[in-house]
Amino acid sequence: MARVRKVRLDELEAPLVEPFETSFGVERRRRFLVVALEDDTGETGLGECVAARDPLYSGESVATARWMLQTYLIPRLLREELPTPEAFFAQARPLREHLMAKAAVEIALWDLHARRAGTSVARALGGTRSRVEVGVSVGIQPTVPQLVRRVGQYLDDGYRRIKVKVKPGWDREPVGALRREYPDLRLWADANQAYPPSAAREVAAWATEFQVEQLEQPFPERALSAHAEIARGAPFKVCLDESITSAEALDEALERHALTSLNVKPGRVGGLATGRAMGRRAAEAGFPAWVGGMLETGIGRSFNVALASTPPFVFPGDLSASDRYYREEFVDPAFELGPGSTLRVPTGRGLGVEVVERVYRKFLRRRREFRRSA
Ligand code: OSB
Ligand code: MG
Repeated sequence: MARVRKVRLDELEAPLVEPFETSFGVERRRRFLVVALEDDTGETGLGECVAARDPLYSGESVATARWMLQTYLIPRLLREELPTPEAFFAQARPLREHLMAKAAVEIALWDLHARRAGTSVARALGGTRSRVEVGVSVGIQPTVPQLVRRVGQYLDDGYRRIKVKVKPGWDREPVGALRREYPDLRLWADANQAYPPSAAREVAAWATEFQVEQLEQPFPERALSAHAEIARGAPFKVCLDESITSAEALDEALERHALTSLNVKPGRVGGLATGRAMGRRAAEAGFPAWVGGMLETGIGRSFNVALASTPPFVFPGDLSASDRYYREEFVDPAFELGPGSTLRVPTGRGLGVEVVERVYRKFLRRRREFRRSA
């Protein structure tokens, strides 16, 4: 009978290459948890938790994820037989919410099971692509010319799709400037819920005028009717991110016509199995799904890239090269931008890349170990 014999809960903090500003705040350093499992054969599995230091993007934080993991999720893993990722998620269902904490374990279980089977997570998920198309998510910049310059650099790097963060007061001007400077740019805008539904007309006006291909989460997470209204007849896609917290939430949003595109972040929705199911539902409904990101290190990103290699994910993901996020990458090989604005899908066992111990140790702040009692 296979079991998890040891769980390590690490807390790390690493500076971002540049500050990442959104409608909800600025992140200069990223503080995050990593769950490391070890089974009774010594095989391991890693999962990066996407909860941020502060509960600004979602209600979860490093502290709530730590509490959930140490109090409920890790003790259960150490008591029972090794679950599949799906079984783990189903068993954890009575414990409400805390999807980021659950996802960290679910993802580590994908890694562990793929390693045990001698295969990659991409293959285990049913991935069919060897490279995935990607773009960059560009934070709010101090000035419009700085944004235009920053985007120009990313285009020079080879990125072919740019998502800009917008908010009231930082929208028509920066988006218009980008469109004038780069007439053919594939341009997306993400508001992270910053607009009241009453701003719909104004938001639709600049998104239309400047040929924004996709507008992400303009309104608050519960405002499905506002999203449905702006989507009706719009020349741009309306993408939901924060609103979609489960496969059931996605079904309801689809029924209410609240989206025409879907951002799937496995680390936010409870894991890769849920993320894959959501991608399939979006595809069945005839809408593009794509894999988002939460500024993960190469550890978390390798799983995101694996998910993006499966068929439903047809739009380019928020999955940039390592050097867009951290000066020193946590994995080897680092993710590099390749031809056609793509990243290579790792093919090695499990997550498919090696953790760089030196970098990992350098940014490690705290470690706790939990063992199965004999
Ligand atoms: O809304 O997509 C978002 C990062 C942190 C929190 C929320 C979001 C983002 C991003 C970054 O847009 C995407 C990436 O990791 O490149
Ligand atoms: Mg978003």
